Amino acid sequence: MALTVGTAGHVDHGKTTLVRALTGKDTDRLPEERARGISIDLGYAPLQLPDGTILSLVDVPGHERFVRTMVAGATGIDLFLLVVDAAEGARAQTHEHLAILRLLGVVRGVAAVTKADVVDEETLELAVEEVRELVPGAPVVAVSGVTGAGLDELRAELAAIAADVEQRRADFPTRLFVDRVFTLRGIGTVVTGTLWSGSVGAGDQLRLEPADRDVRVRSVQVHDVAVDRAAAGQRVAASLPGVERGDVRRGDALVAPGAFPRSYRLEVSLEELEPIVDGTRLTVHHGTSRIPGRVVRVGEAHAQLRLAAPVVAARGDRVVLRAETTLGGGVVLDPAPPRGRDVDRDRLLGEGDPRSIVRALVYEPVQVDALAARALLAGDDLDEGLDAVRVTDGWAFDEDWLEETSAAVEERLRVRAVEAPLEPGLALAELLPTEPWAPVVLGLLPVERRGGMAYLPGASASLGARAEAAAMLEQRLAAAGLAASKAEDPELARYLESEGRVVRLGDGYVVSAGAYGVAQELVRTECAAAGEITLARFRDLGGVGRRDAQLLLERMDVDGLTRRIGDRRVLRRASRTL
Ligand SMILES: Nc1nc2c(ncn2[C@@H]2O[C@H](COP(=O)(O)OP(=O)(O)OP(=O)(O)O)[C@@H](O)[C@H]2O)c(=O)[nH]1
Ligand SMILES: [Mg+2]
Repeated sequence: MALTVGTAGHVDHGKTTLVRALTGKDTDRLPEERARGISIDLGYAPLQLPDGTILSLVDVPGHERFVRTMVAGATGIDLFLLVVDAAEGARAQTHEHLAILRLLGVVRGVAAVTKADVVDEETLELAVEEVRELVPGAPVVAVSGVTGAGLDELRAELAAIAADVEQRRADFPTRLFVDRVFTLRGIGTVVTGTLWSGSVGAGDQLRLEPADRDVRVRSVQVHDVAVDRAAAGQRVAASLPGVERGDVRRGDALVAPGAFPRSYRLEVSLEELEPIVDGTRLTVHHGTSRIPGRVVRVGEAHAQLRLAAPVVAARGDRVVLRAETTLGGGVVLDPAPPRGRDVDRDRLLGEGDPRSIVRALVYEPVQVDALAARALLAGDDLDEGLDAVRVTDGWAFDEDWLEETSAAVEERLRVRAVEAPLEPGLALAELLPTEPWAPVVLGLLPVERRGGMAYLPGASASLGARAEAAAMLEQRLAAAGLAASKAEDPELARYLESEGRVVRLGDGYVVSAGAYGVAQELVRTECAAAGEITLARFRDLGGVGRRDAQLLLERMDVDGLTRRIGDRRVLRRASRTL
């Protein structure tokens, strides 16, 4: 099984010496590390156990100035190896490293009380006792990195715990956080990191984030041995042809394309070592990255972290929050939340079962594919979650949201029918925002669609409060005969025309539908007899003024009854047979 063990402990307590004694490898490689006798950067070494298992050891620096480096080293580990100097006992970074491990969810491991060779038995026993209280449940072994005493027992304890640790998610999409970048002659840029989930093999197409860039993996090594495919939990070195060394740095991630959102916000459940007030600016450690951020508190124990640079996170990821010291940490509830505080949504996310998560996410229609790419749920969990919502044409809707939207749309159409009874519909584009989901949602709303308009089912135009005005206008028109009248209310006129009761002429004039019919008949009869009609002739026949005669004839032109030739009109061919 592929597991990574990370050291932890105060500066100079003997971590690197113990790693060397266990693995034969000196992880303090930098000249400055050798000169100063302290670790500055992360060190890596494979550790072979008696049963043949190979663990990956990550050696971290203990100096308080390098706690941030320790966090980067500790994010990918499965087990801790706490190292405490027998003479000094637990010191500041012993406690801080332990707190960070807890925040990262690394709760299993072994403690070594080292430098046993330089203390008397009583001091050693006291130190062992102190460490037992510090890490209840973890085996505590007295060792010496110099004489090798206790190392066999330490290996045996590590083997026992390793056999008992849950494997990482191999079925999750690939994600590797880069912790080192270097160039090898003839090979090019190589990145190393612990594979958090999935697998990596030669030829894989991956995405380098947050640069948002396609990369191809040429070859993969695990502990200096070439492999076809590395599995989740393993320490991986991958060569990336075409990528310059300067294009990649610690904190970047190699991920399966499309599987993780890039996000400037993380919704987390907070764990506070010290009170973290709303608005606090701090450093957010996620994966091997460290990003300046601001805390926006949501409800009792949740927060949204607003970041200065994007991350690729997944639900369940751990973050550590630091300023000068370690202030706390959090567990990611949503790796790409919408802006703004929403306590209800957060409560659902916090509940943790797939149905609640999907309901919390579907705060507006979401494509099912996008849900999977939100890195919140996968496989069966996603299917179970989708049972809690309605899925239509690949879109997921919250039932309550749909009900509220339906109710709001109905209400708007009802108001519209009262305010504008002559046109009780609304343009579809006005009804819903122009989102990609709008067409699908429209199909689910209780509305009738006619043309580009939506109506309440069965709704038709009605006169409403204008009934009286309509009656008066019609009376006036009946009395006026062929003489045109000015319509004061153009909407009313349009409506009465759509009902076949009036005919609108130019300039806002109207006549009754009956009168227009009479006028048309006059024209037909005259044309049948004389072959044509002039304005003057029509005026005489109808007994109307020049202006009204002209308006009536123009409408007949528009209707296609007549065609104008100079100041004469003839029937259009189609009208002659009528
Ligand atoms: N006698 C004795 N000396 C030890 C032992 N382990 C470490 N030392 C010495 O303690 C000093 C610090 O050891 P390191 O292994 O560098 O300590 P470290 O925890 O890696 O220190 P940082 O990485 O800087 O936090 C060195 O001088 C070691 O030689 C031990 O078991 N016995
Ligand atoms: Mg060291």
